[in-house]
Parts: sequence; C-alpha cells; structure tokens
Amino acid sequence: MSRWMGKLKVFVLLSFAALVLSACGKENLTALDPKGYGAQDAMNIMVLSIIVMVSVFIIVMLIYTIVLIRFRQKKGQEDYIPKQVEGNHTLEIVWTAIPILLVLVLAVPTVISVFDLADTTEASSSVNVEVTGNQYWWHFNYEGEEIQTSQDLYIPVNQKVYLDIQSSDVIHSFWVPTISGKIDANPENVNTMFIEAYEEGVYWGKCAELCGPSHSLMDFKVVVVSQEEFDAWVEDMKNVDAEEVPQDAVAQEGKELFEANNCMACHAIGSSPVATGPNLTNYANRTSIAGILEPSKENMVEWLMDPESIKPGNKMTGNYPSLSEDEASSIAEYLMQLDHSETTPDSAGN
Ligand code: HEC
Ligand SMILES: [Cu+2]
Repeated sequence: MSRWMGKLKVFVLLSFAALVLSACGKENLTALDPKGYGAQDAMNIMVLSIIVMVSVFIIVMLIYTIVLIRFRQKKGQEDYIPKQVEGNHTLEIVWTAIPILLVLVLAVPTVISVFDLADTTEASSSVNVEVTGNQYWWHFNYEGEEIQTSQDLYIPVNQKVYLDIQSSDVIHSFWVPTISGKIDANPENVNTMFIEAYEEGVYWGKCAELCGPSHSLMDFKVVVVSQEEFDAWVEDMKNVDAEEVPQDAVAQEGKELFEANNCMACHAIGSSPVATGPNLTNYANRTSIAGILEPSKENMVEWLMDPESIKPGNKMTGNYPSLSEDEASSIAEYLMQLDHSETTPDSAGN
C-alpha cells in the first residue's frame, strides 16, 4: 500500500506543478495561442497529431478491453486452445497499412507547410529586414530604407515581412512563438523566413539557441501596427536628425557625455550602420532597456553604471569610462527623450 501511495503522491505533485507552471507564460509569448501565419501552421499540425495519437490510443484501448473480457479463460475450458491467427495475411496487411496511412496523414500537411513557409517568391514586393543576432541583442536593418533599429521590430499587420537572418558572432535562433516558427541565426550564412501577424500588438521574441551566459536574457519584441502607422513610422525613422540638440539642459549635457564617453563607437542614433551595440534611435519609444528591463530612468542609470550585473558577459561592460550617477542620469535623460515617431508600441492595438 505504501508503494502505491508514493506513486500517487508523485502523480499529484506533478499534476499540481503542471497546473501552476502552465500559468507561468507571458501573454504573447506562447505557441499555443497563435496570432500569425507560421504559428498557426504549427498549431494546426500539433492539433492534427494529437487527434491522430489520441484516436490510436482510444481504439487500441477499446480493442484491448474487448479482448480481455471476451477471450478470458472460462471455467471448464482450461484446456481449450482458441483459433490461432499467426501468418494471417489479411491481418498483417491491415496492421501494416494502417500505420503507413497514419504517417501519410501526418507527413503530407507537414511537408506542404514546410515548403509553404520556405517560399520567398513574394519577397521582392514586400518589406525586407536584415536581422542580425548578437550576444545578447538583435539588430534590424530595413533593406532599401535608411532605417536601422534594434530590439523592437516594427512590422505592418497582415503583411508578409521577409527576414534575412544571420549572426555576428555565435549561433542564435530567432523565435517569436505567437507569430512564427524559429530559425537559426548563423555566422556563416543567411537564413530567410517570413513572418506575418494577424493581430496588432506587441509580441515577445526569444533567442532559442544557447549562446552564452545571458542567452536567456536575449529578448526582443515584434511591434505589429496598422499599415498606415507602419508607413508613418518608416517616414519618421527615415527623417531622423541624429544631430538634433535637445531642448532640456540636462539632456543637452547627456548628449555631450554620450559623445565624450566612447558611446558612439558602438551605438548609432539615426541611420548610421554602426552596429557594435544596439542602435538607439527613437529610444523613448522602446518597450524595454537592454531587451529585459522596464523602460524607466532608474533602470537606465542602473544599466549604464553596471551592465554586468544585469546581463552577465555582455559586450558593453568595461569598454567605456565608468560613469558617476549624475553622468549616467544625464545620459539617461538624453536617450529617453529621443522620440522620433508618433507610432509607438501603444499604437499597436493595445
Ligand atoms: C564596446 C561597445 C560599447 C560601448 C563603448 C558602449 N556600449 Fe552600450 N551597449 C553595447 C552592447 C553590445 C549593448 C547590448 C548589450 C546586451 O544587451 O547584451 C549595449 C547596450 C546599451 C544600452 C541598451 C540598449 C537597448 O537596446 O536597450 C544602452 C542604453 C547603452 N548601451 C548605452 C551606452 C552608453 C550611454 C555608452 C557610453 C557611456 C555605451 N553604451 C557604451 C556596446 C557598447
Ligand atoms: Cu542568442
């Protein structure tokens, strides 16, 4: 009885863990509530496989139960040997054919979907973005437009957006579970995929390939806005004046400190292709700082004074003169007033 109780306890504990952990996900960071083309395809195939597997289970269990009851040894028949069916051709053909059929039912939609998702014939007439994974942040270059951004990828709703994905260092993997499947960002070659979102909103993206100590912090967002808002955003971003001097005196001082402290060796504001660090254009509208912190001035000061404690192993630590709290605060003031567009994550239907 104690062994049985032990098993029951483990079962109850696991069920409880499953129940509790299933609530851990973030909204718009789940493959189970698809809101995009690739994610919907994956979901359909998952549902199909579950239907097939559950049906097989139920049918096998049914036959098993019937056989158990109908063919059990009856009193007075201890010596009775039932009809033997080994080598029965019909049976053997049936139990070979059924699994082949099931594999086909799963394989055909899967293969169709794989080819469909790899189809890039419409790429030339769509928005194309060059995506570069870096330890531990993402760079986005809108091809043919003078637009460079990082961390927040703006795309128009209900449009295929083609991504040319690569890495500047180690292998990463680009994944926005609610919208699409994932694809590797390799240092040697460019991988192409498209994403299409069916609903406006802000969707979470993750690096899905272990790439170093801050791999799990390599988050980004896809900001899906209406076509009009996207067009407006493109215009705004193309016309950014990187030299613009802020009105506010503290922000002005921040700009000077930004220029004096080597920041520009790695960070660009505007369309400059410098991408050793994230492009900081339009920073006031970012959904996060360094991909993971709430966008507040306190968090920014914390990041500037000690990025290592926030993202271990990041490539900014130690590569600029250390800043006093006042200096960090002025720089934060400067960056967080870089507001180049009316299109913000809040316009994304939220
Ligand atoms: C050696 C290159 C380098 C220098 C110099 C540098 N940074 Fe960075 N910075 C980076 C990298 C790389 C990241 C991305 C870190 C990560 O997320 O892993 C980063 C991230 C940031 C971020 C967060 C960006 C985002 O997308 O939210 C800010 C803000 C920032 N740096 C400001 C500064 C300022 C201000 C200075 C100068 C005082 C500076 N950086 C100097 C490389 C650099
Ligand atoms: Cu990564």
